[in-house]
Amino acid sequence: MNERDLLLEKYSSRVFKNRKSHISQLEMSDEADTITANTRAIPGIATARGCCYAGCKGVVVGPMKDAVTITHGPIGCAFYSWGTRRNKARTEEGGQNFVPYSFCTDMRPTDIVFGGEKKLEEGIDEIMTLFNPKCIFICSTCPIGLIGDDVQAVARRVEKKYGIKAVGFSCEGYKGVSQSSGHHIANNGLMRQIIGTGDKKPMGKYSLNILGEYNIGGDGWEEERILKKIGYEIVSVFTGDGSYETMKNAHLADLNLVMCHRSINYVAEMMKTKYGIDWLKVNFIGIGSTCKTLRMIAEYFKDPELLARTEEVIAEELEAVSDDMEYYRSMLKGKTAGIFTGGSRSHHYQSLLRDLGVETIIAGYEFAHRDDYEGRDIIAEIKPDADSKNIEEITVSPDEAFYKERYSEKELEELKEKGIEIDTYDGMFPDMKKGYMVVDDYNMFETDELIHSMKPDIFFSGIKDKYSIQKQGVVSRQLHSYDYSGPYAGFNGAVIFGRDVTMSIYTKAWVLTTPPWKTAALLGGRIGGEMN
Ligand code: CFM
Ligand code: HCA
Repeated sequence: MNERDLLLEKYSSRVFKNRKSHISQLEMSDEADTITANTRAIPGIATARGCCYAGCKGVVVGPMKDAVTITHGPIGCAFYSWGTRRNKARTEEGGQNFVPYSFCTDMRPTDIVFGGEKKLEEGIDEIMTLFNPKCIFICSTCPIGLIGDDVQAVARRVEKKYGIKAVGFSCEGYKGVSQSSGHHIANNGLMRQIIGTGDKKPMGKYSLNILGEYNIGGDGWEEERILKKIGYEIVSVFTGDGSYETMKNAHLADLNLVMCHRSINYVAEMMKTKYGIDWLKVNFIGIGSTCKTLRMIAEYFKDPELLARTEEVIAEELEAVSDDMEYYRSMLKGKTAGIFTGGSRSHHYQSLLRDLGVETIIAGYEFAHRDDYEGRDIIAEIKPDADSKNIEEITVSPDEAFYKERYSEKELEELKEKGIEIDTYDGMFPDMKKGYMVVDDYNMFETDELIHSMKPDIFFSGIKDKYSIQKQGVVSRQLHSYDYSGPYAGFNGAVIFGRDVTMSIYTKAWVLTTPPWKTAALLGGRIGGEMN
C-alpha cells in the first residue's frame, strides 16, 4: 500500500470521500495528477487554516506602514493579529510607521445591539487627532457583517471630513473558506482605491514593483538590496515595508514581479489589463532560483548592458556565499523534508532546500487554489462554488491615460519561449517527483501519519503544529515566522537558512524524547465519527 492509501485508510468512509481528492501522491496512477483545493474544511477536523480577516488585515493591508489599519470588531481579533506575522517595516525619515500599533473599536455587547458605526467614527476622530495619518484602512471582523455596519460608507464620510484616503474592507472572518478570500478582498480594495492615484514617475531606466513580498524577517530588504545593486528602481512593494504613498504610483512601473502568487495574483492580473504591465513569477528563495529570477528580469528588458551587469552581480554574490553554502550542503546532503505552510512557501522553499541537497518529499498548502499546485492553465477548469462566488470579482478595462502595451503578443510569446515566465505560473507539482506527497488543507492527524510513514528528517511548518511535530521526535522549523530568524531570501538569506537548518537537524533533543503516546495508546477509533 502506498503512503497515501495508508493515510486515508484511517478515515471513516465519509471523511475518506472528502479527503482523498485533497491528497495526491504524484505520478502513482495512469491519470494526470490533480487536486481539490479552496473548498470548505470538514467540520470537526481542526485544520491549520485562518480566516478572511487574517488574509485581508493580517496579510495584505496590515503591513502598509503609513496607513492606520483599524480592526472594527472585538478586541481579541486586534490583539491576536498584532505583530505576530513579523512583517518588518522601517520608519523613513520624517515618515510615519504604524506597523507596531494595534487599532481597534473594541466592540462590546451594547455596540453589537445598537450598531458600531458611531464608535468607529469616533475612533477614527481620535486617530486623526493623535496620529494624523494620510490613509486609513477599516477591516471588519465577524460580528460587523452580522449587524450590518457599513464600513464603506464610514470610509467615504471620513474621506470627506478629513480629506484623506480611507478604505473599508468587508473582510469578516467567516467569508470564504480561509485566509484566501481576505487576500482577494484586499486586492480589490487596493486596486479600486489606491493603485493609479499618484503621479510620481520613476526616475530610473528600469523600474519594478515587487508584489506578494511581505518582508517577513527582512526578506524584502535582501531582495531590494540585490535589485538595487543591479540598478533597478523599486517603485512599490506589496506590501512588506510598503506604503500608501508608493503604492499610489505603482501603475507607473515597467514590470511587476510576483513573489507570492496566491495572495496577490488578482492585482497582477488587473494591472496587466488596466495598465499593460506584465508580471513575472519570481522566486528569491534559494540561490538557484534567485539567479534564475535575476536573469529572467534582465532578459525581459532585452538590454545587453543590463544582462552583463546582472551576471556581474550574480558572480559577486555567489563568490561571497559559496563557501558557506558548500559547508551547509555537506552537512545536509541526502536529508529529506516536509513543508506545510499557507499558500506559497511550500513551493518556494523547495528550491532553497534543493540548493542544500535536501529533497522535499511532503508538501502542502493551507489555502492555496488549484493553480498554485497545477499551474494557471487549470484556472479555466475550476468551477466556482457558493463560497467562491461570495467573493467579488472585479473587472477592469484599459486605462485611457495610463495603459501602455510593453510588448506585442508575438514578442511576449518569443520571450516565453526563451523561458521567461511572463504572466504565468506553473505551480508546485512540476517541481516535485514521483511518489512525493502533496496535501491540500492539511491537518494535524495527516501530519502525524506522514511523519510515521515517510520519515522526513525535518518538518517545516507554523506555530500551530511545530510542537506536536517535535513531540513526534522530528525537528520542526517555522517557515512563517522563521522562528524569529531570517532573512531567508536572496543570497545572504540562503546562508542564514542553511545555518538554521543545520543547527536544527544536528540538535538531537527531539529524537531523545519519549512522549506518553509512544508507550501507550491514548485514543482509539476512527477519525470522522462513524465506527465502520
Ligand atoms: Fe503568500 Fe505569505 Fe504564504 Fe500568504 Fe500566510 Fe505568510 Fe504563509 Mo503565513 S502571503 S501565501 S497568507 S507567502 S502569512 S507571508 S507565511 S501562511 S505561505
Ligand atoms: C495567518 C498568519 C500566519 C500564521 C503563522 C503560523 C503567519 O495565517 O493568519 O501559523 O505559524 O505567517 O503569521 O500564517
